[in-house]
Amino acid sequence: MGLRIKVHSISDEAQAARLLAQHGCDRVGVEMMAPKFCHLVLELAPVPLRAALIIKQEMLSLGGEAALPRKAAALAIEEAGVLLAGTLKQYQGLVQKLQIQPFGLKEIGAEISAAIERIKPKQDRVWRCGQYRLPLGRKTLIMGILNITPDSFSDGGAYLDPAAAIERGKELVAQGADILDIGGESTRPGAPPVSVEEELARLLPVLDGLAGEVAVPISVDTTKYAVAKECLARGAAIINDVSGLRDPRLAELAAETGAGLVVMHIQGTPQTMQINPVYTNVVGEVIDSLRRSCQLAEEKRVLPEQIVIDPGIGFGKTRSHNLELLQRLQEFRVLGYPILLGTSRKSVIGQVLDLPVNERVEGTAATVALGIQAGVDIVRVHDVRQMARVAKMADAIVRFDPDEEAEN
Ligand code: HH2
Repeated sequence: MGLRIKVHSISDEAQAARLLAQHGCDRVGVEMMAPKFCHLVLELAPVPLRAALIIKQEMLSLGGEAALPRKAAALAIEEAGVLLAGTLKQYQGLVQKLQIQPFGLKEIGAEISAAIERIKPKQDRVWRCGQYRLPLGRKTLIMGILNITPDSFSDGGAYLDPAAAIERGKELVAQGADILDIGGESTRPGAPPVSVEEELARLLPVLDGLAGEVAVPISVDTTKYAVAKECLARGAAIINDVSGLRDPRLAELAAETGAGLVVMHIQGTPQTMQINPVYTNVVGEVIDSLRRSCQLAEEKRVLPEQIVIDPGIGFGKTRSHNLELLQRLQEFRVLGYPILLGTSRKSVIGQVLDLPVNERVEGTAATVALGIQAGVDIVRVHDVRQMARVAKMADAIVRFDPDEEAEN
């Protein structure tokens, strides 16, 4: 072998700066060059063709690349999506150049800037949930699942007795849960709907037994306004809505109470969702749908710091849809909200491993570890003890910072 060559994988500017400093570059050089060592591919939703052509021209003049569909070159379409490739430095140049351009290009530039800002890793964010401020970015939060239902797909019937459920809730906290998610209605495909009265009859005794007794916030997994309202009044701090705000009053409630709000994606309803779910581009469509739900929440005056998004693994998705979402989870960072992942013991794991619900803990561990690598902030799991360990190990690797290590 002649020359020794190394390959570096750089995912953000801070990492690039570290590499350059280690290489012996001086401070000014590090500052100048770091944005040139980060490469980024962005896809712009269709913009008017004349705007797309100017973006292409400007990006090429900066040494970056901009791909348009063939029909755009033939001027045969009115709008075109733009696939951009470049360094952070080239994007900064592009944004600057677009500032003096017509056809809404200044605004497009501002959107590009904002998107780049949103995907930067952030360490010191908090999730506002009622009186709680949960720190994000340094440790993955564990949301422990407590289903008080006769028919949940994996623990149905186990905690219908309030005393057993309260006991289990305390056990989950002792095992490392940072949040308890209590549910009184199963969302498994085809599960029969439950009335408000029945759902509250299941939830309230358990909520009363846990609120104030455990040191972690309690989340209520419901799609019903009346249920969420009563539970928040009785000490819950988070609304976990698997319907993606089908009832916008849930957002109003979060705004009024300051509760945390999990906005999950679902195609259809639990009754219909697994009957032939269809997408042309599953990742893009789920991101767009979550963007609309979060916009709605903010219009109802929910603060961005209260909102968490969730791609809704298994909710109106086939095995392929779920695997593609899991493979491309990092793309959800473009929305700028913390990400929650709920894969625990789900059917996609059963399909891949050909194992029943009670043997899916290792499969769940794989999704948790890879989710954390992709930028997930919260994992919703049944096996809290095991997944707290998986997350701690994954955090130690993913969030490893040699500078901090040197200080310790
Ligand atoms: N999955 C389930 C229920 N609630 N909430 C969020 N935010 N994300 C999820 O992925 C999610 C969720 C389904 O799991 P489980 O609670 O175990 O089953 P069931 O709905 O049958 O009670």
